Amino acid sequence: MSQPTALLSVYDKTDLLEFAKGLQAAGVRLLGSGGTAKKIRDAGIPIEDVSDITKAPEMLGGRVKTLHPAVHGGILARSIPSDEADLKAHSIDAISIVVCNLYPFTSTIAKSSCTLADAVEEIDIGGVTLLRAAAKNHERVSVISDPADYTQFLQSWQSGNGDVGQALRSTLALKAFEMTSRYDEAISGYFREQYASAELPKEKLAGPVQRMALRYGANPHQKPAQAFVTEGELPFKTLCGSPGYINLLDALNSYALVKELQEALGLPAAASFKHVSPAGAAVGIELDETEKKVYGVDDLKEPLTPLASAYARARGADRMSSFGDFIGLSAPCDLATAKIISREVSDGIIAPGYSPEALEVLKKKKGGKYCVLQIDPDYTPEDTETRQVFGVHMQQKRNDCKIDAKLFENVVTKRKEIPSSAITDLIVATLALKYTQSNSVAYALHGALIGLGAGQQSRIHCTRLAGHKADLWWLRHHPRVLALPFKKGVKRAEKANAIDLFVGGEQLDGGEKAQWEGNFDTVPEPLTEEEKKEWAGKLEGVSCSSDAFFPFPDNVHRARKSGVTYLAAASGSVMDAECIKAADEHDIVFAHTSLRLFHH
Ligand code: 93A
Repeated sequence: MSQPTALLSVYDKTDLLEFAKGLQAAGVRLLGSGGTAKKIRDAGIPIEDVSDITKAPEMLGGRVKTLHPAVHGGILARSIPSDEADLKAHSIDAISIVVCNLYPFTSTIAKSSCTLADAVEEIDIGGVTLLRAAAKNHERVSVISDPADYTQFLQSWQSGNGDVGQALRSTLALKAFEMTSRYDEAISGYFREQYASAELPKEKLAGPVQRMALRYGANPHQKPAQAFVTEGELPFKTLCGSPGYINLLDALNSYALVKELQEALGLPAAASFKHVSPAGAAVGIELDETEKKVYGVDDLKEPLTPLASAYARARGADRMSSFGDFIGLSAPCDLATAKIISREVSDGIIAPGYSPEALEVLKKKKGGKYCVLQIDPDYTPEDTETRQVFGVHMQQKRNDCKIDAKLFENVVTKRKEIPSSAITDLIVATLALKYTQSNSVAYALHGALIGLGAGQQSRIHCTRLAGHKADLWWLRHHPRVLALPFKKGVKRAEKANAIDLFVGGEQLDGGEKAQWEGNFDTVPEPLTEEEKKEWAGKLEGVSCSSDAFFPFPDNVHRARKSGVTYLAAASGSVMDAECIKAADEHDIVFAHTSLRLFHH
């Protein structure tokens, strides 16, 4: 057998001499690129220069050192007769060990003084080629890309008499592939920032906008932050303001929800998001006069379009939670919808388009800083989602399940009939859960969410929270609430707050009490327990959906207290039979789905 050859070309020369000495002692012939060979030779260890076998000097100031058929032929040749014949014909020796680590691109670009030219010069070409070639041919070649692996490799080489075994070669190849992949990611990330960022002036933009720098991440101290795609361009444009990290989480989740709502129900849809869960979501079903009052749009001069009705419902379901919302619309924003938005405290909006008049209205919000995003309605996200938690990458198939009437066909209770209006409500509630932080339970009526319990660890807590919100929503329809004698000039948000305290029945003292009373011409008497009870009894026909099965029948009993007649949840609980019994007891129609909808 001929003498094995190792090619060494390393930027980081940690432990290099000990390793070279060990290889040489084990009978390995050493070849090295310029600086690597010099260091080894200077230590008295025999080594040849790569240029001795390529018969070509390093050139272009070091840009071409090892890029040569004599090197890559020697690495890539398989142990098959035709490859061996090729090597022989060209007088090339096979290389069986490649030791290489790369120019420090990441630490170079991290320096504040780094220029584009500095970064370009630090892109290793020959080293990546050595690593990829050796890793590709790992059936025969060992590739060592990390000084931490020198000792183990030498031991294996010695104990295996020059054969480290396929398992080690495979592990080393994977490590080299991961290294070149991370290296390439760092390079493309740097150039994305240089050539494809939304914040660059147009004349400097080299291609589609792939990246957007964000002011900060989830919190102000989490800097830097960015949003990007690695292919094509970002699916949205910023027409006004600049979105933050949480804005984008809300925007992308809310648009996904309204797009699906419109597809499922054939009506324009709107969502009002806060903290990456919907505070409201609805389709464009016309509002009656009472609803217009409850949702605070009775005084709007602009006639309500279906899209405006959808947003009025979404915004009005839980006005306290919607304060400072991010809005998602399934259809281009029209003037009526923009007029409603213009009166509310809101952080931003995403929609597939804007009428010129609507855009003009929205651009005036927040002193010109209102965040207006336009999304490409034809955009389809990738099938695989990847995220990182505590440094660990996690990947899953996107939740692309379709939610439509078929989902509610398996009715397991005595009462079977679900009218089409309730099917609409079940679809609204269930689709909202698909985009709500789990656990979650949602109540819906008239094509709108009326109560949502999000992010609770216990399901009954979700059901109670959502039910409590639905109860408050319903109390806001009480004639005494609609007739509250507000003073002239009380702002919308203050009214919402005052109504919330009134229907919630919170005991107020001192300054808070005085402030609350100051909203009214005459201070209203609180709603009595009897009044509340009597009013609650009038709420009927509500739909309720759960993002996973009900573990106990208490959920069903609680749902009934908020007027639920139609219920949907996955089956699979050991208590399924008890839950169905509870539904039968209340004459509820219960549809068992086979779909769990956790979202995080
Ligand atoms: O400029 S390069 O991309 N061109 C090459 O042909 C080449 N071959 C090896 N850089 C190249 N290398 C890199 O040089 C290696 O990845 C290693 O980081 C470095 C070792 O250079 P030296 O042996 O001169 O210290």
